[in-house]
Amino acid sequence: RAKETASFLPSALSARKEGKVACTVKESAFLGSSIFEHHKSQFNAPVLRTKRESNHSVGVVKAQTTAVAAPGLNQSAVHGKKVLRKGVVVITGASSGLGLAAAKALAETEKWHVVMACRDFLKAEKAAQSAGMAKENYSIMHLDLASLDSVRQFVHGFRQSGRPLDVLVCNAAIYRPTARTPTYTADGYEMSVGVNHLGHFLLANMLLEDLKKSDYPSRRLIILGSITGNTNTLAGNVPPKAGLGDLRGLAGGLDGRNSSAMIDGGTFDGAKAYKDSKICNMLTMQELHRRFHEDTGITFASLYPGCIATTGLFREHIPLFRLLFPPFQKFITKGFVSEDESGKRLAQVVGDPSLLKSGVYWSWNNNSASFENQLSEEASDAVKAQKLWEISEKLVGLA
Ligand code: NDP
Ligand code: PMR
Repeated sequence: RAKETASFLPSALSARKEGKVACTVKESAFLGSSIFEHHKSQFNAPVLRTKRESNHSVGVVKAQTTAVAAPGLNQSAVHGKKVLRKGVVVITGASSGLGLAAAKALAETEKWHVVMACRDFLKAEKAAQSAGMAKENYSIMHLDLASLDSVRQFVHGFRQSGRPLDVLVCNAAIYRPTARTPTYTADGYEMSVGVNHLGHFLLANMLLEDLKKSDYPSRRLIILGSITGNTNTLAGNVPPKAGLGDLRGLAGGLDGRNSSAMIDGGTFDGAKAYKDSKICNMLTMQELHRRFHEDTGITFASLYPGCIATTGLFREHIPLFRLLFPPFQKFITKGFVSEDESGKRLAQVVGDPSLLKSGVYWSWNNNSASFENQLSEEASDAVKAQKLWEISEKLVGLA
C-alpha cells in the first residue's frame, strides 16, 4: 500500500485557489434580486478475484496492454506485466444529470465498467443508450435509496454479480424546495435526508467491506457535497441556511411525529433539508476518512462539481426558477458548469491519480483546475461528524 501511495504522491498536489470561496461575485449585484429569493411556499483477495474473473468476463480486460493502462493504475503492476482489468465503479443516481455525465465520461475511457445504481431501470437504460454508452461498459442495477431494504438488496445483488468493487460514488439526491410538508422514506425518515444521507450512509458502510477486498490500485469512496451546505461561501448564505444544530431531530428519529422532520429539530423546510443533507454527506466523508483511511488505504473524498443548473435536481422548483437559474449562474455568478464538464470533474475524482488524497473536498476554479477547498466550520466539525455517525448507525440498523 505504501508503495502504491508513493507512486501517486508526486501528482497529488493540486492547484490551490486563493481564498476559500469557489465562486466570488459581488453580493450587491444580485442579492437584491427577488426572483431568486428562496420560495418558502414551495489487501487484497486474489483467490476470490480469480474465481470472479473466470465467471464474469464483463469488467475484465485480459488482453489490455500497458499502452492503455487506466490512469491511476499501479505503475509497478504495469511494469511487472500484471494483467490489468477495468475498474468497477458504482454510481448511484446515474440515470440523469451529474451521475449520467460521469458514467458516460468513465465508460468512454474503456477503462471503467460503470454500475448504474438507479431507482428507475428503464429510465437509466434509455439514458445510457442516448448518451451513447457501449453495452459492455455499463450495467444497471436497481437501487431505491428511499428504502433501506432496497439498499440491502442492492448490496446483496451486487455481491451476487461477482464483480469486484473499486470505487463507490454516492451521487443520487433529491431536492424539494417547494414542498410545504415533509414526505418520508419507507423507513419513516424525512425524504431528503433519508435518501441523500441515510440511504447512502448504509450503502457506504456495507460496501466498505467490498472496497476493502478490491485489489485495484486505488480504491475510492466519493460522496457528493455542495457549496450550498457550506456557510463559508456566498451561496451557502442564501436562506434558508444549512445547519444541523445539536442533531436533536435526527436523534429523535426524523419522523415528524415523535420528533421534528428536520435534523436540527426545527420546522420543516424542504430547501434546508437538502442543504442539511449535504452537510451530512461532507461530514460522513470526513468521518469515513478518520475511521478507515489509515487502515484500508481507501481514498475518501467529497466535491462540489460546480453549479450544474440544468439538471433534474431542480425539477420540483417553480418554472420561473428553472428558466432563470441557468442564465443567472452562467452570466452573473459565473458558477455555471455544463453537465458534460461536471461529469468530467467527477470522473477525475473517480480515477485521476492526482486526486488520490483522502479526506479532501474538491472544487474547481474557472479554468477547470481542481483544488482542495475549505469546508465551513460546521461541515468540518469532527465532534458533530462523530455524533452524526453514531445516530445514523442506529437509524439504519447498524448499531
Ligand atoms: P439529478 O436530479 O439530475 O440526478 C439525481 C439522481 O438521483 C437521479 O438519477 C435520480 O433518479 C436519483 N435519485 C433520486 N432519488 C433517488 C432514490 N430514492 N433512489 C435512487 N436514486 C435516486 O441531480 P444532479 O445530477 O444535479 O445531482 C447529482 C448530485 O450532485 C447530487 O448529490 C447533488 O446534491 C449534487 N450537486 C448538484 C449540483 C447542481 O448544481 N445540480 C451542485 C452541487 C452538488 P431519477 O432519474 O430516477 O429521478
Ligand atoms: Mg445559488 C457565488 C454565487 C453562487 C453560487 C456558486 C451558487 C450556486 N449560488 C450563488 C449565489 C446565489 N444563489 C445568490 C446570490 C442567490 C440569491 C439571489 C442565489 C439563489 C439561489 C436559489 C434560490 N441559489 C440556489 C437556489 C436554489 O434553489 C439552489 C439550491 O439552493 O439548491 C439547494 C441554488 C444553488 N445555488 C448554487 C448551487 C450549486 C445551487 C444548487 C444547489 C446545490 O446542489 O447545492
